[in-house]
Amino acid sequence: MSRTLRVAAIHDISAFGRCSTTVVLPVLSAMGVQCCPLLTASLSAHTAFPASEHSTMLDLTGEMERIAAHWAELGVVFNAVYSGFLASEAQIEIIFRFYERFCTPDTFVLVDPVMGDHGKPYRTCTPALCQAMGRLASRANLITPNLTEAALLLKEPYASAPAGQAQAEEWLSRLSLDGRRSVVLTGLSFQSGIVGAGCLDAQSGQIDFAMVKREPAQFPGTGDLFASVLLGALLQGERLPDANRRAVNFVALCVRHTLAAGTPPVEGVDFEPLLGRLIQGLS
Ligand code: PXL
Repeated sequence: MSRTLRVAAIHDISAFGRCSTTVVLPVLSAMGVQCCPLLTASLSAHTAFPASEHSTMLDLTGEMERIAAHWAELGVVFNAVYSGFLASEAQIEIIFRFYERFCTPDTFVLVDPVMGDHGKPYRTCTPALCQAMGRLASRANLITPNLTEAALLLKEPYASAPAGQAQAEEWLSRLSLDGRRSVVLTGLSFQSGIVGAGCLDAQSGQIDFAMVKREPAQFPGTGDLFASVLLGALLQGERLPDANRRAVNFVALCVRHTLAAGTPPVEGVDFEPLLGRLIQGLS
């Protein structure tokens, strides 16, 4: 008999643009994992679209505690708690209380420290929120920063981000807090035309890289797609280097498909037609 795998997914919902919950939920479902969204905010569209007089962001901080209290009353048990985009510093304390309530030593804590990209924090991510995100990440079993977020966590300038394997290994090991947590560092490139992610597995202490051909475009939401496939694979029992390779390959597949489809990059990757690959484990 198969057992239920269940994740509490603490992300915003951006109704248009394919990121956070509109990516996390279908990916985890396709991978056989029940996803329970604990929404941090509701946005009309993600923040890569320019802010306008009509763009909306409803902060859901007040709802989070109430929802968690109901889940506690229902006795809900989670295999993993996976957080991403947060709308306010206050949400960090709520997530710490969520861990106290729901985490046992077997609960896997993934913190994707969603703070920025391309060397800049997102417009919603204040310095205080970045600071608090670092505290939250210190509680994680696994973090999945991109280079911008890694620089923020390490308090290093983005310009000093690793351009070679030795330096990437050094950042991975610093980000692991002396091997106390696993790390997957995304957006690494050691030679032109090649991009991928490096991982440090806290259990084995081993470092591994998964690299693919770089495609000539950038898409919002690929970090969420990456981390969701990674978590789904880990919950299916894959080891971190294999899960990392699977996530890198699936994102690359979606990027190639989207470029061929020619949809506007700001709308994110056209992953929906490829979800079947995750179901069959073919990615
Ligand atoms: O993909 C990360 C993300 C999540 N949520 C919102 C975002 C972004 C990135 O732009 O804007 C609202």
